[in-house]
Amino acid sequence: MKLDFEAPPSSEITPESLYLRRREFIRRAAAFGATSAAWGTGLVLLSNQGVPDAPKAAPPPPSPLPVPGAPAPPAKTGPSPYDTDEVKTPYADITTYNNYYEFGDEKSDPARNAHTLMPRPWSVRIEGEVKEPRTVDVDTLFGWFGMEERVYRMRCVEAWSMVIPWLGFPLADLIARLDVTSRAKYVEFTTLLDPKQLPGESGDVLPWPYVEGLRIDEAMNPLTLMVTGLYGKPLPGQNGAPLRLVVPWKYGFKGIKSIVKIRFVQEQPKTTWNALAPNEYGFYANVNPLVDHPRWSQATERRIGELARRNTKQFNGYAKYVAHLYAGMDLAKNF
Ligand SMILES: Nc1nc2c(c(=O)[nH]1)N[C@H]1C(S)=C(S)[C@@H](COP(=O)(O)O)O[C@H]1N2
Ligand SMILES: [Mo]
Repeated sequence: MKLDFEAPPSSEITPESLYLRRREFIRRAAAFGATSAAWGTGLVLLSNQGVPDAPKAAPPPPSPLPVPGAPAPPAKTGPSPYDTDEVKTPYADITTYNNYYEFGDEKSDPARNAHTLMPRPWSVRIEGEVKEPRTVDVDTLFGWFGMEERVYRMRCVEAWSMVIPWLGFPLADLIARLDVTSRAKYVEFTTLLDPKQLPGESGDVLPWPYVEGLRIDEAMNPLTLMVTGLYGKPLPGQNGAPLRLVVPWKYGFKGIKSIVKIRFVQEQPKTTWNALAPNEYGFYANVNPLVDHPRWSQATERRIGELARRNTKQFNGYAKYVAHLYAGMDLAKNF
């Protein structure tokens, strides 16, 4: 089960890291006064070959949840009809192999660095097309709902996957409670902006803060979860404490972490990865084995802890719950 810390095969590319390496290359090239022709060559080389992550030593254990006074989420209520019975990815892997660029761009960085995130006190601003814009303390918000466990597959756009027992409540329940106006066509989520807690935000690897969004009907689908924990425990910092989004039929980057703002809007939000590289990361980002990323195939994936690759499923295996949301849409165009 420790395979995940070995160098992935060169076919397994981390797009975000590649992107960073490109930027790093550009910075260096600029620093050394390289010509634009030289930049071009470097870019082509990097994007054609891919750069596997260097082998890493096993990272330290996940940062213990600090949070004096943070109550553990209530116990789970029982299995949900949406649960997969596939083997769950071990807790140690879910909490040490992460993407959370505010803590660094290596998979092991978030577990090592997330101790600076203080998930209490924490409040969430709710604004836009709601009857009553308000700021809610996160524990007050949690108290509105019964937490339930959902065992979901998670498929990263980088072509690896896990099975994670999340704890949380449906976003639909929050929307129902908020008196959202009929003008709301999309929901926009924003991550905390605080370089003291999220040190990567002092750098410029992404435009901060991280922003994601959903169409309102996607947000109201019963699969869409506001997540507060995993494996029955409060969410560790590296997984997006104290509150993150999980949309299991979409690529993992839609699952924005450490949310401080939820805004109901009329126009499609400007989301981080989509704005940065629209030809590589669509707004919808529905898992689709038939639509390849420009730099690699999406037909298969590596389940963390397994050797052989698996076939990727349309909508990550959740088609019967969500395919109707996209009836009549060209999924290759609206990827
Ligand atoms: N704020 C923020 N949210 C984020 C990211 C990030 O870098 N910053 N990475 C995304 C990506 S690419 C993935 S695959 C998932 C990973 O979630 P996990 O580390 O809990 O598995 O978080 C998503 N949410
Ligand atoms: Mo991802």
